[in-house]
Amino acid sequence: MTVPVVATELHRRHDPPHEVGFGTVVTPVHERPERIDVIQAALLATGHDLVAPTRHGDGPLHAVHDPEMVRFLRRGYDRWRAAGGPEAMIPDTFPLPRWTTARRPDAALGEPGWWCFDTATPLVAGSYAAARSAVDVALTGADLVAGGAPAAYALCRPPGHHAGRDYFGGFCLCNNAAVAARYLAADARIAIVDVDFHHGNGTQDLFYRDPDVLYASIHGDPAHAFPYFAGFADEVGEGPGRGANHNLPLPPGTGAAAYLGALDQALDVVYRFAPELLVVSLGFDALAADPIATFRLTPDAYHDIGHRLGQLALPTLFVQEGGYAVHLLGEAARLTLEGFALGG
Ligand code: OKP
Ligand code: ZN
Repeated sequence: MTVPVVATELHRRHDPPHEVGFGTVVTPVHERPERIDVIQAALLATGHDLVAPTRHGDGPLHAVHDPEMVRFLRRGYDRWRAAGGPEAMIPDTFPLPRWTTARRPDAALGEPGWWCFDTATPLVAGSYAAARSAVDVALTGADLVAGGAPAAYALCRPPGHHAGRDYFGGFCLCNNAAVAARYLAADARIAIVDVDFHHGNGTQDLFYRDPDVLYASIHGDPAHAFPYFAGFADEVGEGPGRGANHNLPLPPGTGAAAYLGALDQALDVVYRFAPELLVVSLGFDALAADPIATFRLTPDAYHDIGHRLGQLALPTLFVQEGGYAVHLLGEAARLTLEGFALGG
């Protein structure tokens, strides 16, 4: 099976000089352009086809994200610089939800903490161009699967699953998979399976009350892992969405057998939901070699993951999320599609 791989060079414009992790300057950043380069090279070398994204306008983006946040992503950096902010825009002060009179600041140096929830997601001059292109990459992939392709691979960067309606963070600016899922949900019942090591708190949040989009995630237990504040098994959806959110947190050190067992459970829930299309938030940070995660998969586990996803026999949009062991990302991506092609 040849899979269209949607990608653009515009992702390179998001290339921050450093991030702050656990209060310490980290350079180079984990979420860097080479990640996409190696995946793209491996997939094209395997015979998959490169497809350029098409522009989709702001409609599908604003259906998911607060236009005011999008405006901040577009304009906030220039205001920050004009006010004397340094090259990497990282929040200085965060308004905790317990701060009852917190209001959105006018101050350019204060505004980042209103929208961004961590210190690991610096913005630079080209960040918005990259984030906007990643959304178009995901939407172009969505068009391909809606149009009859058995699968498409959206090579999004920066990733997206930590971004919610009016917040961003965790290396994510716009929630590419959620924008694609919302767009596809106009015509089809959608399931999102998130196999990134981290819980996709933004995606969960965006569909938490929605009965028509299932979210199922296998991830590092937030009792030990980022994003810490969400991703627990008792988060099952709310109101009409109750039962359409499924979290499978796993402990540090989880290997392939336990991982694939949890994936089988998640895919059983997906199967019973009877979706018409599948969106996969595909992260490769469950690899043992990943520098920021604690599972112990080897690349061949992605063949098994792909195979299980393929057994659902649904049109499937793969959306790139994380994965930071750069030297293994190409192999993991290739094996995922190879397993998927075995089908159901
Ligand atoms: C994004 B995705 C390390 C802390 C990292 C942010 C992790 C974002 C992961 N100093 N915190 O889900 O792969
Ligand atoms: Zn991740």
